[in-house]
Amino acid sequence: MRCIHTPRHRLHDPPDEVRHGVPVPPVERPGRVEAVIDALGADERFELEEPGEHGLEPILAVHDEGLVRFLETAWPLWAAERPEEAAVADTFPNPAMRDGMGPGHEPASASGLLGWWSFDTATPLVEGTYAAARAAVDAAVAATDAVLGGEGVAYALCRPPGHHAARAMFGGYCFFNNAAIGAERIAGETGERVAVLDLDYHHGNGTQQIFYERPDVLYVSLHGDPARAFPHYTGYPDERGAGPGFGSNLNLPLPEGCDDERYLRVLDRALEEIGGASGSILVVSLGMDAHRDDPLGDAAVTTECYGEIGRRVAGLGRRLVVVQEGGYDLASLGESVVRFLGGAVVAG
Ligand code: Q9C
Ligand code: ZN
Repeated sequence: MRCIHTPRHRLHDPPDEVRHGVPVPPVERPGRVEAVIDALGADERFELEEPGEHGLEPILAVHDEGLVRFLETAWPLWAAERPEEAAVADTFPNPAMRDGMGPGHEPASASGLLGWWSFDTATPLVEGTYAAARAAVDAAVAATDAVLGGEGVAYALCRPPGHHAARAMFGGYCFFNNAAIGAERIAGETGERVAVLDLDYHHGNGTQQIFYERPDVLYVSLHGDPARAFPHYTGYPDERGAGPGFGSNLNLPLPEGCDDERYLRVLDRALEEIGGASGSILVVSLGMDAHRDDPLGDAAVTTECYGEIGRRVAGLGRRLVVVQEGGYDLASLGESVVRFLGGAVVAG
């Protein structure tokens, strides 16, 4: 199986993330990729390769050009004032601030711009962030093109992850939405419907938002119930899509402590929905943070279960573009990925 990765992810290595106003060691860190590469490299079923450069076009197909421009130029603007610190917002335009007053204006200052384009304080921007985020997109595009070219399964080891990045907003450790960029490319190239199955523990608010009004992209997500879990404001089951996209969005919240048996039951529901829609390619947003040992999630999925999850997903009989999202327990992360991909390749 072709596994696309790039060392450029290391350019994004912030010193900390800010949680409830307190700097804490970053959870989303370079060692995550090293752990996955170590596990894949020890197994001859997987071929590691680096992506080519795919430029801005695939990014601009799903993201606002203002967001792209901001991420490209933010570091020098910020560093002119605070070169020793990572760039993090401390003020956000809560919609209630301008209630009844229209959208206002994009600010000119680094502080104002950070809040304008982001939604949390866990996603610091450093000098190399933009280059790393671009490289993660290149990996997603390369895996997508491998599958469009006839491969049954390809894996993009993206870092930074992507599914919290909306059309015009970054956050949740995500800058560009790698999976959405892949799905958009598949829809454009094939003219078929394409589904995105999001297995990350957190709701993929970005992917949902990008395709919310689109009938040609089905988004199905299993995630911690937003009643208790980040990103808090999206992921409820009554979010079914809008306009022509109504019915092309399905949220399946998980209970606290969700074990293998329960998880697989919910997965079967997700697969039933995807199987009922046309299309020959599925994008999987593969986060391992539903694992029992993950420091962020409160689910209890085992490493072994990721093999069964991979088998069931591949049982749909579709070609798969697998895009890495979260997963923060370095002891289990690599093996969980290997189990999933191993299951997917056997059944596929
Ligand atoms: N109290 C991904 O897994 N902060 N992003 C959570 C919990 C941000 C997760 C704070 C979590 C982002 C791709
Ligand atoms: Zn996550």
